[in-house]
Amino acid sequence: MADIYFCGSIRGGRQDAELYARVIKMLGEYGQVLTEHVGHKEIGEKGDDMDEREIHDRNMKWLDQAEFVVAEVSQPSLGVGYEIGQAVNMEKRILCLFRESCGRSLSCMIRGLHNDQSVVVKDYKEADLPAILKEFFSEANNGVEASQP
Ligand code: 6K6
Repeated sequence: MADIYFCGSIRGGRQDAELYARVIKMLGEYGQVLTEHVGHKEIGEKGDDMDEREIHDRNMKWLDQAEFVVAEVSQPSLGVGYEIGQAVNMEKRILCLFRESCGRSLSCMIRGLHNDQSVVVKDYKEADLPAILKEFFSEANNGVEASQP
């Protein structure tokens, strides 16, 4: 089963935490989500029993381990932007999801990553998510098959 790293705002603001939980649940069809806690409503702005360096280092290890990165980018977050940048450097397959109804404009530094191959940036409505995920993960699998001799 593939490892999936899900990114969503924590200290950037928790307004979308319930949405993250629903996305994480859908991702469960495609692999194991390493960062399930991002969707936990009770995660507050205070840290847990790990200090910030431990959280950073554990997350970077998970990011390295993951085959896929799915980021909900509607709520601006420094941590999510950093994770996406690191994932690009690690040459992960990345899906960035931007909710059309959120009333913001997505940073050019995220939207400009879209290449329709390794990085897909999608404007979406929640009802579209099952189809978007299905397409992203089936193209990813086709890519793996196509690269084999
Ligand atoms: C526990 C309770 C509240 O905060 C914590 C511990 N903090 C974090 N735990 C796990 N992942 C974190 C934490 N803070 C940031 N991240 C990572 O950065 C997650 O993978 C998110 O995708 C992203 C959120 O960054 P910010 O800048 O919005 O916090």
